Amino acid sequence: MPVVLTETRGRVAVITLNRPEALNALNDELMDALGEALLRFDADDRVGAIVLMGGPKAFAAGADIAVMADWGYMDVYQGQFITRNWETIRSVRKPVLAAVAGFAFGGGCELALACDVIVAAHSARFALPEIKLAMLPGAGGTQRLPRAIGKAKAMDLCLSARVLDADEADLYGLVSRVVPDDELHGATLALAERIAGYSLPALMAIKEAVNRSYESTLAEGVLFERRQLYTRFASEDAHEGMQAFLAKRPPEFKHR
Ligand code: CO8
Repeated sequence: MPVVLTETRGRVAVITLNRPEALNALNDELMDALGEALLRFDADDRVGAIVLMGGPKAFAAGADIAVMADWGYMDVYQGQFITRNWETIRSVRKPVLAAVAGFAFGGGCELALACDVIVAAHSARFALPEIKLAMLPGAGGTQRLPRAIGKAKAMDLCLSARVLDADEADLYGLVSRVVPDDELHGATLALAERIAGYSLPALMAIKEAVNRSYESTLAEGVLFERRQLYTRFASEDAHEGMQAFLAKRPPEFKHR
């Protein structure tokens, strides 16, 4: 079986991590397939949003410890093993939604954090337990988690390997919404479909602007946002959206 499954449903692309026997532990084969699928869907005009999901027991239990155990420094430095696709995830311009059930540990938690929206099932568990291996969260965890939930909570998780359940993750702002397990698939797809129905250039501009808030001062970020706002006035879709509102009819966006 392929380690990553892909399908499209209308304008939504679904990528499913598929190494259930190892709780979707992230190895190079899986990460390469994930990177390829993300780039393919990002370039596909028929796709407006991408959903990334795991299985019912695990979204992903982290980097594959079995393959990492014997690596030396030069193996990792030269080969960029496991980490080499993380910039790919960041480079995707369309909205990416993670649907998380079960374990999102280590690199699995970092993978969810790299997505734009996290929908969590009640069974979802989030942790950065690398400290137990005398490792560290090396796929953005030490950077994205504090930005998501603040330094105090992030330090606690990184230093103690504490596990957050879905409600705590929701309370701390780590996830976007929590739903019952049997509704995770449907709720995430419905959200993705809703998002994919909007104007794609507007979605991409919003994603870029929100992500910019992590990379810049407030003044720089607000300036960037203003430039994005001005470019909206060069967009047929924005005029259509406003005209449709005034005419009390649904908009027909050209660029979806
Ligand atoms: N790597 C390799 N195999 C794994 C991993 C993993 N991360 N997690 C689970 N497995 C395997 C187990 O070895 C087991 O295999 P087998 O049946 O052959 O013995 C199978 O999956 C099922 O796992 P368990 O029997 O342990 O299932 P439990 O329900 O008892 O426990 C846990 C589930 C709590 C999730 C447990 O499996 C666990 O603690 N896993 C390790 C979690 C972890 O430490 N993750 C961090 C890994 S390090 C990391 O992510 C560093 C990131 C650095 C950057 C790299 C970017 C990706």
